[in-house]
Amino acid sequence: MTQLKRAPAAPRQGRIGIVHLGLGAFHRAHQAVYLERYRQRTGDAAWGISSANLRSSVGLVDTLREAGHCHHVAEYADSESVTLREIGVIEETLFTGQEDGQWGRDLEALLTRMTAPETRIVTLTVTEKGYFLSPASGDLLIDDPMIAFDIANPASPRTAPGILVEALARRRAAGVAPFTVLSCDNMPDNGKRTRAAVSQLAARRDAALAEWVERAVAFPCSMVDRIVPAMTETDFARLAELGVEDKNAVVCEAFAQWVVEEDFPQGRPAWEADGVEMVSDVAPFEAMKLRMLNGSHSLLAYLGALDGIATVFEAVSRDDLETLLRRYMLEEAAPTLAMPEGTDLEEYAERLIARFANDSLRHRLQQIAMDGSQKLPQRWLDGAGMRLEAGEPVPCTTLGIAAWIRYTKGEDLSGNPYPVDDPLAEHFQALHQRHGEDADTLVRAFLAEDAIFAPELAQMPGFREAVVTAYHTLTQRSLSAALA
Ligand code: NAI
Ligand code: CS2
Repeated sequence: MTQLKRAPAAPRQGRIGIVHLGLGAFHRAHQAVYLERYRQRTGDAAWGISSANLRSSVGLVDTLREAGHCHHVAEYADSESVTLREIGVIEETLFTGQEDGQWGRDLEALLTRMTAPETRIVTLTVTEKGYFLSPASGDLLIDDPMIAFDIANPASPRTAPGILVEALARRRAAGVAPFTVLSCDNMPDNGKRTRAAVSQLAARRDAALAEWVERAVAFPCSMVDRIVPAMTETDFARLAELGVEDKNAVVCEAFAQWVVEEDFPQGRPAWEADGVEMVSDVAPFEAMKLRMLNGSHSLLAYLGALDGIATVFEAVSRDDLETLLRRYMLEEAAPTLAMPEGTDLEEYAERLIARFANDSLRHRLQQIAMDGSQKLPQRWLDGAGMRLEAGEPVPCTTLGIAAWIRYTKGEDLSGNPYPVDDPLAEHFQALHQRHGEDADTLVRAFLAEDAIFAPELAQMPGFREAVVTAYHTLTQRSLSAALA
């Protein structure tokens, strides 16, 4: 019998103080829950959210409107206990992407909302690729057609950086103090990277604007953590059994964490009592989470998908994969971390494995495998470079890289095809077609992708050879042999 706890809803109809870009599952299950809890505890209605999709999911924007901007979050501690929350803090939803060939249905409404003095924070979950930065160098991808469009059409932007620049330019022209920009995406130094994208794009428009952005706009970093799988029909059916018929609902684990850098010149909610941890330096927490949690996730994703495994729960239930995770976390990731005194990384690793083994979440490996070109540097490669420089081997990471390269072929080890969802998917397909099963030239070609592999890593003595050996074992023998 599922034990159901209903968290009471907060008072409705607040004022908008936050604009969010990227109305996805994670935003609805993480930031919106923290702000709902804040509103419910304090009665402060000043921090309502206007949430926009810039790219996809116009349906969600409209169905949330139709539902009076209320959605449910089902937090599963395990398959027997769930807390159901009703979230009303998202007060408005907007869409600026392409619909029936037209772009920017609600662009003016969004820019007006972002220019309003009451809007004091803009948050983002637009995925790692939504910042249009080179994963390895952090430089703005000015040749990307979307960025090129925003450079040519600054007043009708289509990308997150373009929208931020236009909104900030309007605030500056109106003499309105800038909002604080808070990225909630899985990137290291996510605030600094967001600043880089905005500053570099502003500089293409107006040097004085770029100088103002550098001087006056705060871009605090944050580490965000809550496992929120994309909804499946099974999830909606489970909610229906709880009496919840809500197409805007999300399912997630009970665990949540939000560590935020204290840098909000225009003010912020006093959300510490709702679980938000305010710190002076987020970097250690970000590196710990990205390398230990996300690095493990990506190992499961590529190795598991090649073996035809569907979910995190199924993958971590395999003893050899669980053993791999422990070894990766404790021998390859943990030694690269500089954590505050008293941090117990072994205990953190055990908690992560327990979270992965949550039998109530159907977290698909294919979802985690998405956008690997944007994820590997911060999840594996930064740490691997540190270990190799220290003369230490990284066999788990090397196996992961070999598995990712093979994954981009678009078929598992039994030949079953699947779509590869990555901004560079077509390019990777071309590399596989050119090099076939010649592991040495294929690996060399992938390691030469300097937008992903920093040259100083790719050229580390023995690194390429180790990836080739792992690739051979994986493809000529089996996953079990490679894990053994
Ligand atoms: P989702 O697929 O539900 O939503 C993705 C959002 O990103 C959508 O709003 C989509 O319109 C937007 N988007 C995608 N490409 C874009 C682009 N090029 N420009 C602008 N917007 C773009 O995914 P979900 O679960 O909401 O995750 C989003 C991000 O949140 C992740 O990429 C990650 O950085 C972060 N996150 C997710 C967690 C999870 O477990 N789902 C946990 C921790 C962080
Ligand atoms: C996952 C993350 O999809 C992925 O890449 O690794 O979304 C993961 O679920 C979160 O970072 C957990 O906080």
